[in-house]
Amino acid sequence: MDAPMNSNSISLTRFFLAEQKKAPKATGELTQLLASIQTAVKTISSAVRRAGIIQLFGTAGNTNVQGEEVKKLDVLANELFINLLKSSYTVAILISEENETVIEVETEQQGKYVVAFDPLDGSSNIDCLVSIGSIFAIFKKSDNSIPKINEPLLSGHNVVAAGYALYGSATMMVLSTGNGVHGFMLDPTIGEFILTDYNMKIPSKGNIYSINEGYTHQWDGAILEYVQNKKDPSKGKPYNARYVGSMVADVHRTIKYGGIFVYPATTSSPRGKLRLLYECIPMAYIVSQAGGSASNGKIPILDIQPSNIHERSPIFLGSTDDVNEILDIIKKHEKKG
Ligand code: P6P
Repeated sequence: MDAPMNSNSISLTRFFLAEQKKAPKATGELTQLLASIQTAVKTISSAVRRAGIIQLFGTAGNTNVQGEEVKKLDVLANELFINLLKSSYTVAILISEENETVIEVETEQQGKYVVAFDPLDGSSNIDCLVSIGSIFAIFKKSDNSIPKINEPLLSGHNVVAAGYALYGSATMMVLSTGNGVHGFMLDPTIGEFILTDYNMKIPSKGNIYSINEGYTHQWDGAILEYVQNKKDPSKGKPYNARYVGSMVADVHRTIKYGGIFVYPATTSSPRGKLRLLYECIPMAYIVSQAGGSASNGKIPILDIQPSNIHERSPIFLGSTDDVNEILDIIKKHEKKG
């Protein structure tokens, strides 16, 4: 039986309009920007769910700046984010996983924000219907001035909002504007994101570890020791292993259930694989807002000063007790030298 129609459900737009009203100096631009991102996500969600039917599976026949095969849905998702962000009149600079260089918005359309985004993350999972996602971080200069393309990249300390969309068994947006993390489910019958998870908090410790064990032979000693400990009954109740290979799905599960998500440096990827600006920083901001931790193994992800737009970083993210446990092992191995 269908749930009764709610005459007072809180949509994403309504929620962040109320948040805006709490901020005396708010101009409404961030609300406007989030509304544009929401429209991009709704369209991507529709395309993802119809991809097999409208021949959007398969490749677009080219490779992106990462040297990865670009899928048709990647191209559509990237164009949607770019067009909707530009037409929001709130953004000056766009940084996309799919574009080699920074995109500068035309002067007459510029606003004070910088948006870094991965329009469709986990695209190797598209054709087999495993969950994929979109990730974004919204940065602002501390003096509210319009950012210029030749200025130093902004860091996690300049993030004013971040979020992800998960195209899974349902489509969900999880985001924060600095006052906690909130989850909104897409109700396809009305085309609106409805508040379902107010003030999400990650457990302080979990019992799930998430890492690609196919790279075991490429890990350093600290990672090897940590993962072995998680499986060793003599070290305590063994953890469950869960790894989707789609960052949004793995991070969302980590926030909901607790535990740790790790993409460490490997011999083939000495800086790690995940990109700092549009994967690690937004996820670190969200998890930190939910009461968790995110580190590169040495310092908090949000403290890192990016040096180039596609810079990669190792990431240890999740329940604070679990992250601290692996950081302690890393420190121990560093002392051993
Ligand atoms: P691996 C997807 O390609 C992605 O960028 C992230 O979504 C995911 O966490 C990671 O790469 C998976 O990488 O090397 O384990 O396949």
